[in-house]
Amino acid sequence: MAQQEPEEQVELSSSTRSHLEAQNLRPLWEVEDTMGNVYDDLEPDIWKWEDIQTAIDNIENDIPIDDLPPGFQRRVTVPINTGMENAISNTIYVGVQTVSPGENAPAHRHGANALRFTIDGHEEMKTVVAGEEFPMHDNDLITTPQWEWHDHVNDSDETATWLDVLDLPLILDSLNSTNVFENHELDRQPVTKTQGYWDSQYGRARPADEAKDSSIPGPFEGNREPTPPYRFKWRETDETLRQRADNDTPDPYDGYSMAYVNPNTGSPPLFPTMSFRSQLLNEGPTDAHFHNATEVFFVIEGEGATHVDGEALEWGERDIFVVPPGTPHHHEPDDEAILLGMSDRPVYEAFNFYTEAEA
Ligand code: GTQ
Repeated sequence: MAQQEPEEQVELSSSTRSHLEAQNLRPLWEVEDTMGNVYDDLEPDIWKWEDIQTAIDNIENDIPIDDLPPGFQRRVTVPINTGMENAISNTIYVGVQTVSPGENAPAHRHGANALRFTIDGHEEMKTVVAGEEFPMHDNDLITTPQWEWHDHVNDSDETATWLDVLDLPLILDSLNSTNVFENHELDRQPVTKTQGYWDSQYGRARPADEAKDSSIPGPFEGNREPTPPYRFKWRETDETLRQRADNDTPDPYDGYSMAYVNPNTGSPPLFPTMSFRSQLLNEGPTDAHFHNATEVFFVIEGEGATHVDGEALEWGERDIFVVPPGTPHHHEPDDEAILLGMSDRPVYEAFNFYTEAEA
């Protein structure tokens, strides 16, 4: 928050002061300077894949999933922003999860929204969401909407790796709310849907009756359309990006940029709290801009740099980096690159508080 010159000291009488203190009251001019100081400012930062991979391998060698504390058997390495303790940003959390051949990350559900972006996938690596097995192929994005059961089952003979993205810091820290959480009584939830069910319900033909329940799941209420369980197959997303690049003009700040829409509404954001894009950068540096939303990026393909407030974050495939709110930034691909862009912009928009400008 912008700090103003300290006002001339205003003296209160000692009886006024002692009454205020005894009753837990304070005058505004004494509290306003302390607002906005709960968190350290977010730093621009990058995590190189090589370092993440070493951490993943070390952890995988040290601990089988079954040895992790019951209730949260997830082998995840979490990038932590300087000045924070538990996440890459104040709103968006990313983690890199691995499941070894034959392992199973047991079923649970929670109030936080989540998605998986597959890094090393396999037809027999399945995340099971709301009764359906979703095969995880490289670069597929699979939603785990709030309060849907999910477990991750590796029936392949290779270690699988993916990016977990959740709105945990927003819920747990910024809102200081509880991540309502429940373990399933079974490690593997029953598979009750045929493969492709959820995808098939959100195409051009949709259920004509009321069979499809689109109420907000679990104990929650609100006014946003719920996000269904859904797999955005990379094959299709990539084709959409390429068609766009062959036919259209790029956005000055984001290149050829496709939003992952909420399949329920056909519009972004994918979740009420987080929005996602795939961005193809192949026409040199983008223009610089800034916005009050936080952006986190994962490098799907290519190499380059993102210049944040004069600092160059040099990235290659699979690196993860963060652009703090309010910092001028632009991307500079070496040749052609594709980024996964993640933003908390919908939170700002919900309060009519989003703003961006050319830098
Ligand atoms: O796989 O369900 O990285 O619940 C953090 C919280 C992964 C998961 C994370 C989770 C999960």
